[in-house]
Amino acid sequence: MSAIEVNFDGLVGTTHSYAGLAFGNLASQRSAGSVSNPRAAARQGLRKMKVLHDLGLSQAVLPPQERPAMDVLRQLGFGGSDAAVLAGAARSAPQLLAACCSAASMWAANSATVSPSADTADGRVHFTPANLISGLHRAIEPPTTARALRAIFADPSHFAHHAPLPAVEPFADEGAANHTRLCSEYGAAGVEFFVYGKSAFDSGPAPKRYPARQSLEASRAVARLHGLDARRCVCAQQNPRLIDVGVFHNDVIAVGNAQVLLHHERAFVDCAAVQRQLQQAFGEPPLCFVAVPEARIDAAQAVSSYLFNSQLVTLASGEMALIVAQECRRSPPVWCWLEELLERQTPIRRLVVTDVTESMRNGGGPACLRLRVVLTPAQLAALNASVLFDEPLFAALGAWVERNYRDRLTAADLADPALLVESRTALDELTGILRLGPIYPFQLVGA
Ligand code: SUG
Repeated sequence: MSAIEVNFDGLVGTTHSYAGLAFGNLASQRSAGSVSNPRAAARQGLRKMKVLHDLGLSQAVLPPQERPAMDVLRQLGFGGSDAAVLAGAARSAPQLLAACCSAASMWAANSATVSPSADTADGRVHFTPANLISGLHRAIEPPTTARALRAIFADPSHFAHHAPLPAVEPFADEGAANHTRLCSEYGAAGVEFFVYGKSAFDSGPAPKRYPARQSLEASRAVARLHGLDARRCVCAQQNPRLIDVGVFHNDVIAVGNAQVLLHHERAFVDCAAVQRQLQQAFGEPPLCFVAVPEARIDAAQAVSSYLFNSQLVTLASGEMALIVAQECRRSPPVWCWLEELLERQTPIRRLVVTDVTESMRNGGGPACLRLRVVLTPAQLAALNASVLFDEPLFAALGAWVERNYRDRLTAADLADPALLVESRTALDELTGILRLGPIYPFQLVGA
């Protein structure tokens, strides 16, 4: 067996809610204040994993974060008992409480950037947790993400873990959402493609309305840390006009796998140059670029359907499947284009529709929910196997969700001390199921 791609999906946390926290993410802003259903969200996530598993793909899970983040609320000056901290935050700063309850870590594509061993100078898999400085609710993720990744990929002879980049604007890093790898086969050296929103040090175009969440300087730093060959790295700027219509990450407007890059024709500042650079870095054979014309699907339709946030995966047959959100089927222009795509001469032969509605309403589609990790058989054997998805784990996590998750959550519920107890109970059970050891602040107190 040569190297394979394993999709690590973020489990949805117990406090999944709609607080409109992500500026520039239109779905999140539109859903602000609506009632969420954490149980349905978690079930949908598990179902998507099951669909990929049943397609014969390798699937694994990443744990959610501890929420409410009591350590952060205390750091921000709320004191007393846990109930008093929650009540104080709800009374005087409900936005902070909402941020400290966000289940945004479900979007594992943002958790880290990962470079497979075939691309790195020391022949290990390299991980850099994203600093996610764009908003408080995400900026508090990296410490637990780092602990979870170290608990899963513990063997230092195979896995290298870096600290998140400095948490300042010039190094704004949102992880694999802006990172794509092209390769002839997973185990061969690939081209790592970094897409940034703006450069902190070079002048150049920048979005006017919404923030650019990835900086060129961050991408370059990650490439250096991972020991990548500069000749096999391409950095390209995302089209800032598209950021201003809601394309807050590259994975909202492009998706790649193996030799295929599917992208909107306006995805990058200079799409023709990007294609040229990628081909030059890749060498032979020719890459397959599938550019979607604006005349067929405009940027707004791409954002609302999340067409480009599909997962592009290689099946055992060698053919590729596109795992799309059901919103793609509901959009006539998008669905019509997808049906035509299957008739074309590309490796993409199959469409699989998934329901991740609860995540979509916060701006996260199928691809946001997963972190791709390419592993050799030896690396696969070296990781914590309890996170690998199979029928027994699917059943165990399904029962865990039914036991611990509410089916309705409003902003007012976030201050409920019972929710904190339920959430900690759930996470304690989960670290047992996944054999992670203590990774959460509440488990580490006094450790
Ligand atoms: O960071 N939504 C996430 C969605 C991330 C999607 N990920 C990728 N495209 N890879 C974000 O914007 C909304 C949370 C809220 O509003 O409560 C949020 O953070």
